[in-house]
Amino acid sequence: MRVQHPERAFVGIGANLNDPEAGVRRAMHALGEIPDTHLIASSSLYRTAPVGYLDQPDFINAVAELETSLSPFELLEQLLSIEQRFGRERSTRNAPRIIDLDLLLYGDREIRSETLTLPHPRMAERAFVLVPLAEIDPGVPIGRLGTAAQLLEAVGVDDVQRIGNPDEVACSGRG
Ligand code: PH2
Ligand code: MG
Ligand code: MG
Repeated sequence: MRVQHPERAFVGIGANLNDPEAGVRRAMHALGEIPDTHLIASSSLYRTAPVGYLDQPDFINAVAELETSLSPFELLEQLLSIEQRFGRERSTRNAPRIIDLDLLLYGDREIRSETLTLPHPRMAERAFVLVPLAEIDPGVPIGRLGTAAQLLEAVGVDDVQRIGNPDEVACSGRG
Protein backbone atom coordinates (compact mmCIF):
# COMPACT_ATOMS: atom_id res chain seq x y z
CA MET A 1 0.00 0.00 0.00
CA ARG A 2 1.42 3.36 -1.06
CA VAL A 3 0.33 6.39 0.93
CA GLN A 4 -1.03 9.30 -1.08
CA HIS A 5 1.47 11.95 -0.05
CA PRO A 6 5.06 11.30 0.89
CA GLU A 7 5.69 11.57 4.63
CA ARG A 8 8.75 12.66 6.53
CA ALA A 9 10.27 9.92 8.68
CA PHE A 10 13.28 9.86 11.00
CA VAL A 11 15.39 6.76 11.58
CA GLY A 12 17.86 6.27 14.44
CA ILE A 13 21.03 4.37 13.51
CA GLY A 14 23.26 2.67 16.08
CA ALA A 15 26.16 0.22 16.02
CA ASN A 16 28.87 -0.96 18.39
CA LEU A 17 30.45 -4.03 16.76
CA ASN A 18 32.71 -4.67 13.72
CA ASP A 19 33.84 -1.16 12.70
CA PRO A 20 30.68 0.63 13.79
CA GLU A 21 31.56 3.89 12.01
CA ALA A 22 31.71 2.11 8.66
CA GLY A 23 28.52 0.25 9.53
CA VAL A 24 26.62 3.44 10.28
CA ARG A 25 27.84 5.05 7.06
CA ARG A 26 26.83 2.01 5.01
CA ALA A 27 23.45 1.96 6.74
CA MET A 28 22.91 5.63 5.92
CA HIS A 29 23.57 4.82 2.27
CA ALA A 30 21.26 1.78 2.39
CA LEU A 31 18.41 3.95 3.71
CA GLY A 32 18.68 6.07 0.58
CA GLU A 33 18.20 2.94 -1.56
CA ILE A 34 14.85 1.94 -0.03
CA PRO A 35 12.14 1.90 -2.73
CA ASP A 36 9.83 4.93 -2.90
CA THR A 37 12.05 6.68 -0.36
CA HIS A 38 14.61 9.48 -0.45
CA LEU A 39 17.35 10.30 2.03
CA ILE A 40 16.76 13.99 2.80
CA ALA A 41 19.31 14.64 5.54
CA SER A 42 22.00 12.78 7.49
CA SER A 43 23.20 13.90 10.90
CA SER A 44 26.82 13.83 11.94
CA LEU A 45 28.09 10.64 13.51
CA TYR A 46 28.40 10.60 17.30
CA ARG A 47 30.39 8.40 19.65
CA THR A 48 28.11 7.63 22.61
CA ALA A 49 28.43 5.79 25.90
CA PRO A 50 26.16 2.73 26.13
CA VAL A 51 22.78 3.35 27.78
CA GLY A 52 20.97 0.52 29.56
CA TYR A 53 23.33 -2.45 29.53
CA LEU A 54 26.64 -0.70 30.30
CA ASP A 55 29.23 -3.48 29.90
CA GLN A 56 29.61 -3.18 26.13
CA PRO A 57 31.63 -1.03 23.69
CA ASP A 58 30.74 2.61 22.94
CA PHE A 59 28.20 3.12 20.17
CA ILE A 60 28.29 5.14 17.00
CA ASN A 61 24.91 6.82 16.58
CA ALA A 62 23.33 8.99 13.89
CA VAL A 63 19.89 9.96 12.59
CA ALA A 64 18.57 10.01 9.02
CA GLU A 65 15.65 12.01 7.69
CA LEU A 66 13.70 10.26 4.94
CA GLU A 67 10.87 11.20 2.68
CA THR A 68 8.86 8.11 1.88
CA SER A 69 5.70 6.96 0.17
CA LEU A 70 5.83 3.67 2.09
CA SER A 71 3.47 3.13 5.00
CA PRO A 72 5.07 3.07 8.46
CA PHE A 73 4.85 -0.73 8.53
CA GLU A 74 6.37 -1.09 5.07
CA LEU A 75 9.19 1.22 6.10
CA LEU A 76 9.73 -0.80 9.29
CA GLU A 77 9.96 -3.98 7.18
CA GLN A 78 12.61 -2.34 5.01
CA LEU A 79 14.61 -1.37 8.11
CA LEU A 80 14.49 -4.92 9.44
CA SER A 81 15.56 -6.28 6.07
CA ILE A 82 18.58 -3.93 6.00
CA GLU A 83 19.48 -5.07 9.55
CA GLN A 84 19.34 -8.69 8.38
CA ARG A 85 21.38 -7.99 5.27
CA PHE A 86 24.05 -6.41 7.46
CA GLY A 87 24.18 -9.61 9.53
CA ARG A 88 22.38 -8.41 12.65
CA GLU A 89 21.88 -11.18 15.17
CA ARG A 90 19.29 -10.74 17.88
CA SER A 91 20.33 -12.33 21.16
CA THR A 92 19.35 -10.49 24.33
CA ARG A 93 17.72 -7.10 24.40
CA ASN A 94 20.24 -4.22 24.27
CA ALA A 95 23.08 -6.63 23.38
CA PRO A 96 25.96 -5.27 21.25
CA ARG A 97 24.98 -5.04 17.62
CA ILE A 98 26.41 -4.65 14.11
CA ILE A 99 23.53 -2.35 13.20
CA ASP A 100 20.28 -1.15 14.74
CA LEU A 101 17.76 0.86 12.72
CA ASP A 102 14.90 2.30 14.76
CA LEU A 103 11.93 4.07 13.23
CA LEU A 104 11.68 7.15 15.46
CA LEU A 105 9.02 9.31 13.83
CA TYR A 106 6.71 9.01 10.85
CA GLY A 107 5.08 12.38 10.23
CA ASP A 108 2.98 13.12 13.28
CA ARG A 109 1.61 9.58 13.35
CA GLU A 110 0.96 7.96 16.73
CA ILE A 111 0.87 4.15 16.56
CA ARG A 112 0.72 1.50 19.24
CA SER A 113 0.85 -2.00 17.80
CA GLU A 114 2.68 -5.22 18.65
CA THR A 115 5.45 -4.48 16.19
CA LEU A 116 5.63 -0.70 16.08
CA THR A 117 5.23 2.18 18.52
CA LEU A 118 5.43 5.75 17.23
CA PRO A 119 6.91 8.02 18.31
CA HIS A 120 9.65 5.59 19.41
CA PRO A 121 8.85 4.98 23.10
CA ARG A 122 12.31 5.70 24.52
CA MET A 123 13.55 8.45 22.22
CA ALA A 124 12.48 11.36 24.43
CA GLU A 125 15.03 10.51 27.14
CA ARG A 126 17.90 9.33 24.92
CA ALA A 127 20.56 11.94 24.22
CA PHE A 128 22.11 9.62 21.61
CA VAL A 129 18.87 10.04 19.61
CA LEU A 130 17.95 13.64 20.49
CA VAL A 131 21.36 15.21 19.73
CA PRO A 132 21.57 13.95 16.10
CA LEU A 133 17.83 14.51 15.60
CA ALA A 134 18.03 18.12 16.82
CA GLU A 135 21.06 18.66 14.56
CA ILE A 136 18.79 17.92 11.56
CA ASP A 137 15.63 19.60 12.86
CA PRO A 138 15.53 21.08 16.37
CA GLY A 139 11.86 22.04 15.92
CA VAL A 140 10.54 18.59 15.03
CA PRO A 141 7.74 17.62 17.44
CA ILE A 142 8.01 14.33 19.30
CA GLY A 143 4.39 13.40 19.76
CA ARG A 144 2.93 15.71 22.37
CA LEU A 145 6.09 15.72 24.49
CA GLY A 146 7.70 18.79 22.91
CA THR A 147 10.27 19.44 20.21
CA ALA A 148 13.62 17.69 19.92
CA ALA A 149 15.37 20.84 21.19
CA GLN A 150 13.02 21.17 24.18
CA LEU A 151 13.48 17.55 25.19
CA LEU A 152 17.22 17.85 24.75
CA GLU A 153 17.34 20.47 27.49
CA ALA A 154 16.19 17.84 29.98
CA VAL A 155 18.87 15.22 29.21
CA GLY A 156 22.64 15.19 29.81
CA VAL A 157 24.71 15.29 26.62
CA ASP A 158 28.19 14.70 28.08
CA ASP A 159 28.29 11.11 26.80
CA VAL A 160 27.57 12.12 23.19
CA GLN A 161 30.63 13.27 21.20
CA ARG A 162 30.34 14.45 17.62
CA ILE A 163 32.81 12.73 15.30
CA GLY A 164 31.88 14.33 11.97
CA ASN A 165 29.35 13.76 9.22
CA PRO A 166 29.45 10.65 7.00
CA ASP A 167 31.09 12.44 4.07
CA GLU A 168 33.77 14.06 6.21
CA VAL A 169 34.53 10.68 7.76
CA ALA A 170 34.55 8.94 4.38
CA CYS A 171 37.00 11.49 2.95
CA SER A 172 39.34 11.93 5.91
CA GLY A 173 42.86 10.59 5.67
CA ARG A 174 42.57 9.49 2.07
CA GLY A 175 43.81 12.63 0.38
N1 PH2 B 1 20.80 1.35 21.76
C1 PH2 B 1 20.19 0.61 22.65
C2 PH2 B 1 20.58 0.55 24.04
N2 PH2 B 1 21.63 1.44 24.40
N3 PH2 B 1 23.20 3.09 23.88
C3 PH2 B 1 23.77 3.92 22.98
N4 PH2 B 1 24.70 4.76 23.37
N5 PH2 B 1 23.39 3.91 21.66
C4 PH2 B 1 22.43 3.07 21.20
O1 PH2 B 1 22.10 3.08 19.99
C5 PH2 B 1 21.80 2.19 22.14
C6 PH2 B 1 22.21 2.24 23.48
C7 PH2 B 1 19.05 -0.24 22.25
O2 PH2 B 1 18.76 -0.19 20.94
MG1 MG C 1 17.54 0.74 19.39
MG1 MG D 1 16.02 -1.58 17.20
